[in-house]
Amino acid sequence: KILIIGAGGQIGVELTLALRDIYGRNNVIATDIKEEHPILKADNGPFMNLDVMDFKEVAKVISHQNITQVYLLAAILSATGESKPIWAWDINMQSLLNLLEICRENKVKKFYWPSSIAAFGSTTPGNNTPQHTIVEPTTVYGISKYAGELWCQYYFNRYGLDIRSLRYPGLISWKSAPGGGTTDYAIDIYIEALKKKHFTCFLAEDTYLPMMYMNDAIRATIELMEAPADKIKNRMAYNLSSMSFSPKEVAESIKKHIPDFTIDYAPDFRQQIAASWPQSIDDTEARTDWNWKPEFDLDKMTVDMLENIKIKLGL
Ligand code: VAH
Repeated sequence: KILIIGAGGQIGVELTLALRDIYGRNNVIATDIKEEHPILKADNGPFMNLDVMDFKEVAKVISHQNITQVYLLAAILSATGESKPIWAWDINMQSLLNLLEICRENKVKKFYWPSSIAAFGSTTPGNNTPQHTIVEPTTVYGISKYAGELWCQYYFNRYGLDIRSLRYPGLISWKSAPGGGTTDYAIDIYIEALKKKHFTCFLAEDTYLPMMYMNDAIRATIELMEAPADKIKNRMAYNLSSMSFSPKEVAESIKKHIPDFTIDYAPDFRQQIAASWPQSIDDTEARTDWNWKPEFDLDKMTVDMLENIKIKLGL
């Protein structure tokens, strides 16, 4: 059985549905600290409230439900993390350490934990950032992601726990709302374009960031987890890439469908976070080791986002 922790989040909702399609609804237990997300409620699969910080409770669930795979998606993202650093560090790290120990003790077969391009900092070469390079994160979120990657590698080397991880770019989706990310402007822009034909962006117009449509991110996660263990050469986190774009370019892509859409820019504290991240990522190792290949570019994503948000908003 598979356990999803943080199943109500931006990635969690979609990963839960995708895994249920593959493994069967009743074999994928969704858990979250909040009440069940409406999309999961509608899916009618197994759900439990679970606080990832409650070591005893998590251990009980994993042993009693004979869990063989765990996806730990609970985390405090970059922008929110900067508002309460020690709280964010504590949640991001203690949740991971709890799960590493519990998975080790219960001989869980596979463990997934997401990292992020936020692990990189302003001293990292920003163009086509290589898999192995200078990594000096300057946000709490980024520090916790890089530290977490090192812990994952330690549990693989020391205990043989089959841990896999990806450095996701900014993820764009419409099903489940994001929570406190610096890249989330790229979700809001589509919603505002449909609702008001105008958007005020909290990043400057030429802020290039590595981005990915959620469909690609979910497929990458599953393809990574299903690859034979001997193909996984990297037991920290794989660089993962599909495209890079700026707010200006998203606006241009939207204008192809909503010609009178207008945008203005009011950069806030999140500009400094975005400026510390790479502009583009080299994911050659993911392509070589487990045949990664993205499918969505900006214009294809724009069509899918506008279409689905229109339906969701009943427009
Ligand atoms: C964030 N969406 O903005 C996340 C992601 C690369 C960005 O890690 O914090």
